Amino acid sequence: MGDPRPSGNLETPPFMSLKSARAGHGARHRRNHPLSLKRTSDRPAIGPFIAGLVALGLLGGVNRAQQPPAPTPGQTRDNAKDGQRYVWAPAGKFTMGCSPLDKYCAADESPAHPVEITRGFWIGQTPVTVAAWKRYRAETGKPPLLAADEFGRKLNEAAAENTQPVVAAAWDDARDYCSWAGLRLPTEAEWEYAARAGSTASRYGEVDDVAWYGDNSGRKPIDSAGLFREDPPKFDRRLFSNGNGPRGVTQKKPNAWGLYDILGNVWEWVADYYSPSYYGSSPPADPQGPATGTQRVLRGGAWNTLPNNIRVSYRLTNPQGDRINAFGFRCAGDLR
Ligand SMILES: [Ca+2]
Repeated sequence: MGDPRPSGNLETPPFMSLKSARAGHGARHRRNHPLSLKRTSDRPAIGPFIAGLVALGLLGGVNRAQQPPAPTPGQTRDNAKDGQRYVWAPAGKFTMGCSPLDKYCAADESPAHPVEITRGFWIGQTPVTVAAWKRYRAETGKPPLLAADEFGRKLNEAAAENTQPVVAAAWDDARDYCSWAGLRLPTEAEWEYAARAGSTASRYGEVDDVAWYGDNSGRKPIDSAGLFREDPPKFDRRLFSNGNGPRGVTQKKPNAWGLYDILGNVWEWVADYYSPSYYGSSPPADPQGPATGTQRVLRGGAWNTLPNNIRVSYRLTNPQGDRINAFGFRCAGDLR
């Protein structure tokens, strides 16, 4: 697969913002501590003062003990279920879509628009690996993913490389795995928010430092864009001849929150259906993608992607049943 642009969301978790959770605690405290706010003669300031502290959560010792502090951005936690490591992405705001001064954006990356993620979430530090998929299969009895592509390139368990990301997972395969792991696929907005990790640039570092892609994922460095221009039908075979393919995770530099291989290595399915015009009508908080569609979104670029498409805002779309040698995923959600 070169970069043909051959794509949508079912995830609608109930949202309760941290802000409203805190407000709820304050209200309960006030009911439990019937301080008179009317007493103004002898100790005029004390009642309102204490009520204010309670409202601010400063006297909420009991509640604080019940509710551990939120993880810090980039904090990691291992998921005992799938053996994968997850990274904390805090609630926050960012600009989604075409990055400032990025001359390579396609029409569907615009308009860039403000998005708020109202709940922090855990997201895979890496794409799901062969090792994790083996554990999934051992527990569920699911069939193995493809062992080879049409060129004979060994994939998945046949690649004998446990640290490689799985490939040729269809969208349903990815959804089912994440569900088994106690998680879900990230929304497209969550994915881009976590990929940026606070950066407004089209990449979180120099492309060769952060990503496996067409030029660098084989035995020898190549000019993948040049090869593609020269003879598009031969492109995939030429990459195969050069040994290009998925690579073990965590060898390239991570982004600011410690996410590896989010650009490059494998495309990552996200929850959303695809619509080229969605950014024009996307809601400002926790967008979930179009309600219906025929194709899903993939993000981040892969080992066979041309350099100009290795960008955090780039959107690929494919039918959700496609099992392609560069398509993987990572999970996100609440991790207990
Ligand atoms: Ca990736």
